[in-house]
Amino acid sequence: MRRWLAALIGLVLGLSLAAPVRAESYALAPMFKGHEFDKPVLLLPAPPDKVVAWYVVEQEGVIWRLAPDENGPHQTVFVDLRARIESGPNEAGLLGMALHPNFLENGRVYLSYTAKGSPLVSHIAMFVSRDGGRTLDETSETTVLTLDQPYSNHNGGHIAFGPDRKLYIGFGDGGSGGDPKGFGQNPNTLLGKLLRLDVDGAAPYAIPPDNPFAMGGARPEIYATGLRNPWRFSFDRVNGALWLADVGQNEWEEINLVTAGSNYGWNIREGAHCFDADACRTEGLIDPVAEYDHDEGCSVTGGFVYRGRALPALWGAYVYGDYCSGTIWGLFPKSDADVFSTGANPRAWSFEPPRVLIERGPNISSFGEGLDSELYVLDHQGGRVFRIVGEK
Ligand SMILES: [Ca+2]
Repeated sequence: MRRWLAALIGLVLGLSLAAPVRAESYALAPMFKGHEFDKPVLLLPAPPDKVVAWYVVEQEGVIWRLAPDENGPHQTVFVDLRARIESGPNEAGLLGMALHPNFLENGRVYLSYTAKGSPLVSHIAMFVSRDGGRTLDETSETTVLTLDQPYSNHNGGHIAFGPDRKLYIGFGDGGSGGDPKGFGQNPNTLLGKLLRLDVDGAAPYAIPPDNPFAMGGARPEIYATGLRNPWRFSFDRVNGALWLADVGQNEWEEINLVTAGSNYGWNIREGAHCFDADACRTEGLIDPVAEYDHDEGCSVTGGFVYRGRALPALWGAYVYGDYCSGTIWGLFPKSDADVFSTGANPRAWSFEPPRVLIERGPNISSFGEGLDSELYVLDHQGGRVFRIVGEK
């Protein structure tokens, strides 16, 4: 894209094109000025094309498209699925969206939502955009997978394509409190798990032959087990590492580096601590790489490893936050070698104690990652979108 056009788009989108800042303190700069959303839960950039565009997902089931024109970001309805989405319970609704890696050619969009009715049923579904991503054909829905939810909370619901072009899906333990039916450790349910599907290999999906349980031992869709309520996971754009935040019960919020076939402990452990003291063990269970207790927040929201250019001091840090306190942390690796290595064992990596980047922010429902790898924050209650910027 020509530089003047990029600058114009930056101006109308309210982006800062300032020189990189080696900041030690950070702030939130409003994005899409004048545009507020109703309980936004996800921000996704459209793939690189003729125009810069973003999608903002609202929990009740509307997805907006924002694209620049001469008057600023132009907001239009991408799709309105409120009629088929149940968003009554706090943790239900339209919870995830992912664009197929070949979206510009095939227009495929994957959505994750709880369907209208009770008890809740989670749906992973494919839709098609037939106009280059301006709108989504709501009649094009094809179900990929459904999962009955025994309780109304802990629906997880995040979906994302990995660098391996497989679709990853995070499901919570089914809800209630304490995982009363032990779903997190039950290999025969998709509740409390991270899944990995090949949506190109067959309809509606194929099991990737290199899935850890493709040959048995658990449901073959499962990639990782022992999760309570994974709320956002992401892939590092440099080394492909898979970072996942798992919401805790009453005490510990956790950040995990996920590897194939691993068990992240719930409901035997909460964070790096015993949850069920009688059954507690550590053998075969992976503790989080970072945790915080409920003096510092109430519910973790996973973010991204920062790989942008505007904030060089933040490069390589995993950025995450808390829904209640609005605190945003950065988890910095001890060794640069770790963050560059591809295919190495992330479990061997070590990190400095988490640093507070922003003491008190909004009710963070999600982080967003731009095409340029800059990071954004969604304010669930206030309906705003912010960009993380440097303060000096
Ligand atoms: Ca855990």
